[in-house]
Amino acid sequence: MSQNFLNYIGGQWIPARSGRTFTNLNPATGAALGEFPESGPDDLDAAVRAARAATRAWQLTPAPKRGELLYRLGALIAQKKEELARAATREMGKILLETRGDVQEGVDMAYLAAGEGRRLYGFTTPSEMPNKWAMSLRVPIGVVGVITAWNFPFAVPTWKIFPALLAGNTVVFKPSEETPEMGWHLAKLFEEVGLPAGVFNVVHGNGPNVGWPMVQHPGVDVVSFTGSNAVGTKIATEGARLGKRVSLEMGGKNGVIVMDDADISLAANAVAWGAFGTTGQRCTATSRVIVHERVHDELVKLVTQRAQALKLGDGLLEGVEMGPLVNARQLERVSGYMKVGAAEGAKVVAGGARASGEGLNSGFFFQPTVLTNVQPGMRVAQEEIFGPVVGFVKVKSLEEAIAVNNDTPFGLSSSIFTANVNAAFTAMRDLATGIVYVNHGTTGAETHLPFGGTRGTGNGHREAGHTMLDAFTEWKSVYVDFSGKVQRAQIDNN
Ligand code: UN1
Repeated sequence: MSQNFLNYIGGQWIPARSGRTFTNLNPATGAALGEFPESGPDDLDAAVRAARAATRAWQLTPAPKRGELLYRLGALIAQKKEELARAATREMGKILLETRGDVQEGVDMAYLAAGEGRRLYGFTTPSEMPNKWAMSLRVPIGVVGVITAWNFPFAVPTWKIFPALLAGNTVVFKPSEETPEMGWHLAKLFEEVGLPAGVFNVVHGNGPNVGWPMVQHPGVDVVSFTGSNAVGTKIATEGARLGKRVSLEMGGKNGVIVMDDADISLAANAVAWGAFGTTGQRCTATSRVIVHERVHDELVKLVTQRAQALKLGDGLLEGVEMGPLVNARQLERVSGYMKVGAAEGAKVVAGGARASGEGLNSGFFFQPTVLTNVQPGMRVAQEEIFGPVVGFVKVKSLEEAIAVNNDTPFGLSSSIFTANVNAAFTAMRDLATGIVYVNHGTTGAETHLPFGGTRGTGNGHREAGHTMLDAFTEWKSVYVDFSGKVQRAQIDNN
């Protein structure tokens, strides 16, 4: 049963001006889920105008009131969690257990951002002159453009949209065209809690026709992007040219280090979950295991067993443990890396091909895959595959393990399994990623800690956590002189 969905612009539900639509597909079954507006630059422009028109009144709404609205939104999301999770599984493919987590992360973010409404702290500090007061405060920037990926169709948009709104900005959101329904749901939820018209707008469509015009639009002050490194770099370049702020969250090539004193069964469970959970389509997914030679064979054996035991299928069905890849392009991409790995000398010990069989043939399923004989410089050890593929790199020492971990173009998440406190603290200090786990896999970041990474993963920003407002606010310093004189700081002080 296919439904027609619309853009949400200035509080109105409207089709693309061209009248064109695109079809949202279920990657597990190939079924059509709905028609969405295939918008263009004119639709985007209408949304930016609506957002601009709404900025003043929204900025003048007291921050605690903006926070209360987010609080009500969080409660509503919690109430509709199951319905939202089912919709997310239908259009994205990951299993219900995981889409429930995705939606819960949105609830967590709503409450976290809501609380910030009664803080939004600035600083007061003494002036260097007598009878003068000095302080600094955060101020909103204006209109924030949000472009997100499909793998966390609910959580990741909320990391951007909720702090941006709480700070007093208005938002234009382009959801991924792979998961448009979650963007539509978010607009519905905002409408239901009574967000003023124009404060939040959704424009559906693809990168070239909506995303790129958003980056270039003079009415958009900040672009917050989650997606590939190639697109992010292009946005950053254009943002620099236009003098606008760009916050980027891009890929990962996350490693789990397993030392010879580790709990190997725990490490194997964590690797299997990190590598095959979300079908490997997380920017935090475990894609390398950097393992001490003494425990290499045992760990490979355990992870292989877990990979081969996973039940694949439609994520809505009871008992299914791994869903499909999101589309044919991803299936092709992951399959392509099998050839790359083979040519480089990696060995497939589990999986390695498209999965077929009952319930799998109409979807984009790929077998959970374990590669061994992986050398640190191989493409399969350097490039983000974004599928259920994990490669084993054998090392002789902690020092070597850390060096291998750090030697990739990305720096999002890393992990060490060890029982040795000295090794754990050395790793905490030396693993050069934005997130480090000890005795825990590479996924599972919590919303109240900063999220982001070094090198090619980002451009220095962190989402969520106590850093959540940084990308969406400017600092304003205010001086109040009540001396009745012309006081010249620096000069009169001499
Ligand atoms: C992502 O893959 O883009 O830490 C986000 C995690 C999740 C978020 C992943 N909480 O794995």
